[in-house]
Amino acid sequence: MQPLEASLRDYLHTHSNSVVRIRKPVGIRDIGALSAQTDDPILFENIIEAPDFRVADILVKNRENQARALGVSREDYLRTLAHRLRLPPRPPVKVAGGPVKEVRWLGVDADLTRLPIPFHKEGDTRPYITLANIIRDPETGFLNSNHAGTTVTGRHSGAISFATPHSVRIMNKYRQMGETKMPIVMMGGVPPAYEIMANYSGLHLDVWGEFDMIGTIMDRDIEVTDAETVPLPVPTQAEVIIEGYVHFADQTVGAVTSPSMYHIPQYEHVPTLEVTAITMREDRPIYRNHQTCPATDHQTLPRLCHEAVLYNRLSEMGLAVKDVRFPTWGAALSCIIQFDYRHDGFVNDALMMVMGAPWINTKLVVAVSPDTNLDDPADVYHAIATRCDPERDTFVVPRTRGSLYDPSATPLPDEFYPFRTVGKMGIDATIKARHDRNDFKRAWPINWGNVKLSDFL
Ligand SMILES: [Mn+2]
Repeated sequence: MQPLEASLRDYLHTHSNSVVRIRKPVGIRDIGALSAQTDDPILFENIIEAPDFRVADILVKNRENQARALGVSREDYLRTLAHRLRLPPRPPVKVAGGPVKEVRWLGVDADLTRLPIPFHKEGDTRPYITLANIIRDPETGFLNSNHAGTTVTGRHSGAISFATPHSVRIMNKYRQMGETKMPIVMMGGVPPAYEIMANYSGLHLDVWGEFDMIGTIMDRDIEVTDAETVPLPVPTQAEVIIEGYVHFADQTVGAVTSPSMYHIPQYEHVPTLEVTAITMREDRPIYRNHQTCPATDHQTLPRLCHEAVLYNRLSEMGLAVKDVRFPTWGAALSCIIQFDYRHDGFVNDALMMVMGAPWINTKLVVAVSPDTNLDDPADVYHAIATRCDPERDTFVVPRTRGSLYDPSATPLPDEFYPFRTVGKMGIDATIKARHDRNDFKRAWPINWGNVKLSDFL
């Protein structure tokens, strides 16, 4: 097996047959709408406002591309990620310099408005950064990663929103130590496996940081070197790096681009980002945008490690798990679990386990059998309509932690803004052990899947 590519540009080159290359001139305001129309990686090579840059997006929207990111087949993807997340960390290798240092914008040159940062939704008046970042836990020293959406508010400033509990906890540690700011670097254009790992969320706080596991899930060493202006390492193979400090006291009102594809929460009080340096490759660096709406990497990327963790938990129950999926069309609020089971009782336990997951993305959990096609929302809907007796095969748990991005969830009192409560629903849409299995055999035409209409046109 070939080792995974070290850089995003090499990765896109290897998979160039599936990359949608846009050579016609595109304005920065159209990048979002164009990106969201593809399921495969898209590369803008001619950006009117920033001819020295390229922009890439949609790296991990579907299973095909998620599997490529790990260098395995589609069939092996989920169990490979699940397995690698159980392995020990493989911390990055420290080296001197690297491609991302070829160009250095320091001081007044470190100007965000020179980067091709897209707008995300109608009504946005300012560009929005969606890069994965690196921060350091000041207590353990581990490097934590997440995506903190950042509205560009000036040449050297942003309004930065930390949504993950772990990054909020780290920020509070700095505050308790009497610090007023926290160093941060943002990674613009790294191989997609970096970003899959950056979105890990779960038990690891005192054992490793996400950044120490990137080498593990890529099954290869990754290299870092010192940042220019902050005490953090940066990946040498990145396309662009933004360095700076998060200032806690300097709160501002930031916008939200929710994975549920709405505008809620309508506002947030967030800290300020001060940009101190921007470094990049010399040859047309590829800025990584992840468009946040409608169905894009924004629904899948933060939940790929969730899927692998749930795969491990369901397997521990003795289930032969075929897939676990937070589909883009579930708006980051719904999870589909797919497995065969030996006898009655397994499905409800599996549903409860997923509904009780650490994250707030499992409001609606649907269990299906291995013959349901998870790439086709209509097939999942068909399974719900035909394999679920609502009287026996659904259950509701009232008043659980709701998503702040779910407009149907009940807002908590002001002191807890923007958090909400919500009920959760488990739906058993599997082939029923209580009936003759032959009742559930789907009817298909002769030669279905073999004769193609396109061959007869
Ligand atoms: Mn973490």
